[in-house]
Amino acid sequence: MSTDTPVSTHTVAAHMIAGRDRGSRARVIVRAMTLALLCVALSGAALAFAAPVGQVPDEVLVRFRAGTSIARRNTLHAAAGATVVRQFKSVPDLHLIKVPGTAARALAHYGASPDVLYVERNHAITLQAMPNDPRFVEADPGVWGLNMVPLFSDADIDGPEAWDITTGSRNVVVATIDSGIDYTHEDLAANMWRNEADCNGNGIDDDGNGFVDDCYGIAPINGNSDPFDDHSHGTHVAGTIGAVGNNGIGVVGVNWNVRLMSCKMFDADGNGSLAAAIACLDYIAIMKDRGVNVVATNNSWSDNEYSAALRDAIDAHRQRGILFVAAAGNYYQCADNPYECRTDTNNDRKPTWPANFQLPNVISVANSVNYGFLNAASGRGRRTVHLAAPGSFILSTTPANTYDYFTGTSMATPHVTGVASLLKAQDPTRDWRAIRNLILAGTDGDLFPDDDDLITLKRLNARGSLACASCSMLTRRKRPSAPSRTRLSIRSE
Ligand SMILES: [Ca+2]
Ligand SMILES: [Ca+2]
Ligand SMILES: [Ca+2]
Ligand SMILES: [Ca+2]
Repeated sequence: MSTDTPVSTHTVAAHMIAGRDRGSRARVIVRAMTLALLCVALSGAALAFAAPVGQVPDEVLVRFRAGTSIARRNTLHAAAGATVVRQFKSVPDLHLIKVPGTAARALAHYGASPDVLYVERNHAITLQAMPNDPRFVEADPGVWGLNMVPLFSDADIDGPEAWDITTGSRNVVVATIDSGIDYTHEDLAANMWRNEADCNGNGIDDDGNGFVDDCYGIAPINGNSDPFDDHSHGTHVAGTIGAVGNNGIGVVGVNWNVRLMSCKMFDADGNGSLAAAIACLDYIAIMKDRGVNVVATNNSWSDNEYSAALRDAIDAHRQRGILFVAAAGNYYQCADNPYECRTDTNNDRKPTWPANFQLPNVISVANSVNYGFLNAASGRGRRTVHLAAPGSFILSTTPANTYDYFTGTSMATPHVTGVASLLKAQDPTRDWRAIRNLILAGTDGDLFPDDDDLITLKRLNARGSLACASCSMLTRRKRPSAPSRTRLSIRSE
């Protein structure tokens, strides 16, 4: 019996920076037919499917105090007229529930109970990057983030120098929490993680992990187990982490060899939800518990609302030794989307989530340009953002065997995730703390004029981290920042 259920979303326009996304919308490859066929194939398998995007479900996340009896939970649910949509394994006592009427009433109802640790509304989350203006792209030499011909700076991560040490390992698994991955892409397919025990499309949960036919991961935003990318963002992120190296095709990832797990929390239009993100984290934790060597998750997305449930789900990854690499956010988006307007790029002053969570397994990543300083739209913070990585005009894989240039902290983040997996490949005995320390201690470079905007003050350097046998570890601590006060003021269209 599958426990997978759809996790719904509100409709909110995706974040965009520096140029509209006309190109991306044109490039989106909608696999509606494929999905429809899959839905038919799975329809007898106790799998429910998502409501169409745009419908606004009234859902809340409730975490009960440990020890609250099932009877007391059921009494509360019944009084609210609520139905339980999903329970999470990695965060005990957390329920996603659907309520009649407004979520506000449910928040008050559950919030008043002494049995409830917290209650939050499920809400929309948007993507963090879009392709840039092709006119700029034509002037760019290509995969500068990995290796550039120095003109004014050497702002790449020293890929070739790192690849003299290691090019990665197929024993290392990285999970992307994004719009999915085109797992058939010519330059990604060989590096996809596969759950071989359930890679058969037979409508049966063969490995008993609670998910039917989860071959490459799952897609909670669609309520099924097919994380195929019908957007493009997630495929681009995946290529930066691990497009196949030295195969004479396309591009090359930070890792030439790695295994990429995919969890789809954003739909074809870039709309995601808090509950889908938590469902992805829960799935990855379940697979880690079942022995899959997940080293890190890549999280190229952000949310302006604090969530205790999301924090708990990331903390469950810390307990399992999984790093959480997060985008620091892209701002200055007022012209494109006034409803999302934020001009303050400083995450110390104005927090963004999940990058600002004060958890030791979180690494927050800013976006640097090929001159070495930060992209003007990039999130930053002396106390909250750890390091910068190349994130501007980054060439990587996009669906249907295509390649494209995207910009954003979304593109910087997978460079860091890629180096995390290189470090694990170099020495499989390293735990998440050692990998994190080597990433931060191996940084280098001059960010002028953004010298004082990051915890490390520096940029990712793969060679620096891999060759960092005895360099000093980072000891500076992040200062806790207060949870957002706007957690209940939800946007919707
Ligand atoms: Ca270099
Ligand atoms: Ca399964
Ligand atoms: Ca199966
Ligand atoms: Ca390649």
